[in-house]
Amino acid sequence: MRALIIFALLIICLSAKGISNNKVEPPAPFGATPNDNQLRWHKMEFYGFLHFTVNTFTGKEWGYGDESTELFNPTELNANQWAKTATKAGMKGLIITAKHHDGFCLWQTELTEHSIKNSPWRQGKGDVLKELSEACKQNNLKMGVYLSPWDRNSKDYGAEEYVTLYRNQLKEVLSNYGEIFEVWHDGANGGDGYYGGAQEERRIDKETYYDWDNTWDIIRKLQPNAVIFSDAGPDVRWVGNEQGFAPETCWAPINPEGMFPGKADQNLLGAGTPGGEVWRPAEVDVSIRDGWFYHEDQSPKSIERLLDIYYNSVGNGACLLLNITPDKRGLIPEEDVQRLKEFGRIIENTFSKNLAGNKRVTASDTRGNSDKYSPMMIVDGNRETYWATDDDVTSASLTIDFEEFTTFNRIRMQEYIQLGQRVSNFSIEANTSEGWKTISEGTTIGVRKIIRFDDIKANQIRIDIEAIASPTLSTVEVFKAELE
Ligand code: FUL
Repeated sequence: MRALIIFALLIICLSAKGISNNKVEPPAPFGATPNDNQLRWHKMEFYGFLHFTVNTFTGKEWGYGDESTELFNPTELNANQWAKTATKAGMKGLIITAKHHDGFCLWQTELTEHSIKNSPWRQGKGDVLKELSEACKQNNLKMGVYLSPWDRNSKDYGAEEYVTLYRNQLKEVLSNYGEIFEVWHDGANGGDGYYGGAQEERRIDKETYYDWDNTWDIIRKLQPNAVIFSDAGPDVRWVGNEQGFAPETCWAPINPEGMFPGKADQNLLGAGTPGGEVWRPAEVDVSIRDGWFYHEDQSPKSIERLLDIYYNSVGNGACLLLNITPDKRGLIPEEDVQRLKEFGRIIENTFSKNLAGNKRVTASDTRGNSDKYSPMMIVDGNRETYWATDDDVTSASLTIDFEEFTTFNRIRMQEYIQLGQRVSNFSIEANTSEGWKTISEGTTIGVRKIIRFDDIKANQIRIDIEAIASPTLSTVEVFKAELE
């Protein structure tokens, strides 16, 4: 009997210390959660856009659709140079304008004469998608395609035949170039154009014309691992601006009612909806130059501007799609190559050493006092483990102890989004030699929040969290950026 009592006491003591209590159930998912394709996409963080077509040679941003196919004639096109530049910048993939609004197709298509087969480039035998897919493979990059639903060349645009053509174009680009990670439908759709010589204004019903569900079925069948982008989703949404930022408050979930490709409220697209019905995270698309296509009189954005864009997009939980503009040679201009390299070097250096790695972390609450959900999970270098609280706790605080005074200027945090996005407010303080000082006050964290501030020297940081359901955090990392 005595032995039994001692054993029971021992168990009680151990579980109070959280040592034996590993059978605690994980929190139930809260609201919308990401699917596997979205989770893979979230991890990419940063990839490139390539705007390249007949416009590159005419200097236009939107071709009318009557441009001669003879105009497309890059003298030194080298997809390997694109891929190498992207890799050096830290990009994980490249999405190319297979067809922009003017209708010119960059691949060997059987569906229209308005394509590279009728251009002088590689005697009409070239295929930009093929060259890009090979370069991506060689450089370990993923490839995506932009196929404009609007086609100012097609005589059938506006009629049922064009929807069939568009679907068949999708079939071609999704069947012949290996794995595609993202299919991009832009929102500009309808207006004046060449339309096979009709030269008139045509409008379509953006909600019904493409019968999107059935069109997207084609993508799901041919590229089951791809995410589909449009301003309204269905997998990834537009952030609502082309300036290169996601708002500080950025929820991946959104209530999609009334949204369809070509119609969505821009403010809602930026902010999303706390507790929203579907997981549809934001993508920030912005160009390295003013235009989407190459123009001789433009130059790349400064390194400071590009870093601002990074912190305001990736740092607010969106993915960054940074556009680069091959020139008339079919090469990324040297100035842009250097800028992108420098950018990649700074980002890599900044986030190379986590000063909080395996430091001691304590929390105001730990789920079931279990080791499995211990606050130490935020510093173990593993995104798949996480700290969690008991279900009824929605305010909590975490303290990371550096053991010695440490200088830092960046903090990166991640929620365990597999269980939904929960944090609505946070504040971070640092324990300096002059006492506690507030570093930052913010709102959402989601898949990623990066905070940038001036050097601060402290031996502890404390993070206070408010959430709309019991919070989870998978990582908190602390860095000291040296460059800039
Ligand atoms: C927009 C287009 O109209 C622009 O030309 C560009 O391609 C941009 C990324 O998407 O909808």
